[in-house]
Amino acid sequence: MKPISILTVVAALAIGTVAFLGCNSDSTSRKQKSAAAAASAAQQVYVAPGKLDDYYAILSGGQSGSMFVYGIPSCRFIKEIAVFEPRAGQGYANNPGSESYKRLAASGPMWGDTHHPVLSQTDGKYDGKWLWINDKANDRIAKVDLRTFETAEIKTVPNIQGSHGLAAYLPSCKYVFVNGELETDHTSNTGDATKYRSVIAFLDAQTLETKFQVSFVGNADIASSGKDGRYVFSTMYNTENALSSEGMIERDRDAVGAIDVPLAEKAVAEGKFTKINGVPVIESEKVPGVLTLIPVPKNPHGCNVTPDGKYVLASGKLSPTVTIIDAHTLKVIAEPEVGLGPLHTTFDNRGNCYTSLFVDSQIVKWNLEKAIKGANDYIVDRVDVHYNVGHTKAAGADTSYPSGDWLISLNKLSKGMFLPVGPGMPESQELIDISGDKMRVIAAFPSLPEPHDAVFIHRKVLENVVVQTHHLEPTAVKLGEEKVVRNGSKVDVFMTCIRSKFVPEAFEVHEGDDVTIHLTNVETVRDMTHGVAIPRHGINIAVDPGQTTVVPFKALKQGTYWYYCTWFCSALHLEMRGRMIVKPTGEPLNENPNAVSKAEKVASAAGEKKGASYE
Ligand code: RUQ
Ligand code: CUA
Ligand code: CA
Repeated sequence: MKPISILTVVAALAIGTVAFLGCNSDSTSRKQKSAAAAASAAQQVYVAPGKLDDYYAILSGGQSGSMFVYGIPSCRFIKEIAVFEPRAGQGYANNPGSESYKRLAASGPMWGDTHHPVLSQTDGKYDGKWLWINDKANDRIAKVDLRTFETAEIKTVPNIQGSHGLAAYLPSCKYVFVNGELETDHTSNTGDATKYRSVIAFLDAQTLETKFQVSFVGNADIASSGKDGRYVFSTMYNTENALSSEGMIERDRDAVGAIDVPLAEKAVAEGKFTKINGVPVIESEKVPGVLTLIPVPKNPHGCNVTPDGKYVLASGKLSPTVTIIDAHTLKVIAEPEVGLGPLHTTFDNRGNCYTSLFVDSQIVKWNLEKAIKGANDYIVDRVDVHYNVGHTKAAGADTSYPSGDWLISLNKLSKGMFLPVGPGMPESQELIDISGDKMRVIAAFPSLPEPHDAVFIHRKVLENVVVQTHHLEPTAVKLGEEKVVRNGSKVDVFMTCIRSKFVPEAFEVHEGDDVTIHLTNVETVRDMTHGVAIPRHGINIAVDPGQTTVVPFKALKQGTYWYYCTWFCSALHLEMRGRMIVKPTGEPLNENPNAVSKAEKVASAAGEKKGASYE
């Protein structure tokens, strides 16, 4: 037997040592830890099929002109709420002449730029009633009914350009108010820059009529309401009233504007306003105290009132600070540094703030009381996000009772986060668990462009709110009462649909007739949507259970046009169709065109072959 050389032993030991070290090395344990972390993160977002998420997260759709509903924590996409842009899939504003089309078209363009979703509150909590959203590009505000998650109202705001920051006036939610970010000469529209002003508009939260406005020199960006019915706040980055981007960063300090709402109401009652385009406009210079400017570092962006209503925070954007302002005395009380590019701040239920850092691509968690006291350990944690976060929002952070469990980071760029689909990439959101001391990024999910802001509402709040079927309107067509009513060239077709039949299944009109279909979906179960497409006529309707849709159009040239159901609803979905028979002007119309028996059809066909006419 060959003696084992001492060298071999040493080598073996060395290898063994290396191998031994290898399985206990930092990198291995780090890998194991990260695998364990991934597994636990996966568990946190896993919501089994058939199980419901805890939260609805409602994201504004930016250039999509809509809002997106996601389930949290699963990050599953649930619905797009169509608002400022037609959506054929929802039968929303896609048929000229329909109610939703008329309302949208009457308010402006058929697209929008939605930024800030706002939920209604009662007693400092979400009440599950209304959801408001702004269209920054076309100066419109819309209201969504949370019973149906459908747009219920859209109004244009006069005297404003760039209707940006939107918030509800708390605690009553009597008004929603919207900030005019872009300055104009709204009195005489001369283009004379020396006359430029901006307005903050107060709208009746229900009708969306503009009740009054406060005008001032400068601009207003993001909005937030105090909680006691006195002040509302807005960040103002162009107190310079400049016309160029260089000019807008000239001053070292800009402002947070505080509007004293009761004082503004009093000024309106006392006639201290000028009526412009039908709206009482209070010039801030003429009513002392109505608008207080609180100096903050230059060009602030986010404006957020703490859940207890004590402070308003202005995020520095160009300054690495957040300015903490006493929401009652309007005094600046601290200006902690948080990182580069602070844009928006949100809250948990343990006294912590979470600020998005656009330049640092981070969410920074910091303690409010410690920052106010000047303690040097006020920064609690930082987490990287991917990439360049704009807004961030924690569950319930706009209410008096944040829940402190989830936070969403609305990132502006997704870079390599998802499968590449060309030069443009989807928007990216990240879900962050904020329930512990350390934040944990749990999941990332893409969306259409481009969510700016989000609100979360707990499933329990909406449990008994969201309806199963639409409330039948007085104009609904009832089963058995379907009919065709003619008045000269005007034809109203009162139609019902239910699995798997339209009634009537055929009707006749003349070329050029003004036809209006009143279609009621008489289903009584949730989710049984039917649709009607009419070939060549540009009509596509979707009607949810209980809903009535009215669609006017002009009948084209003579022929048979099969209207058919566009939503797969039953085994007889394909058979769910009917005929609009268009006849030349003057030809007699059959009031019951489907009452033709098979024998008659055969006889007719045979007659035609022999060249005989069929009476
Ligand atoms: S604004 S980040 Cu409307 Cu903050 Cu977009
Ligand atoms: Cu009704 Cu398909
Ligand atoms: Ca400025």
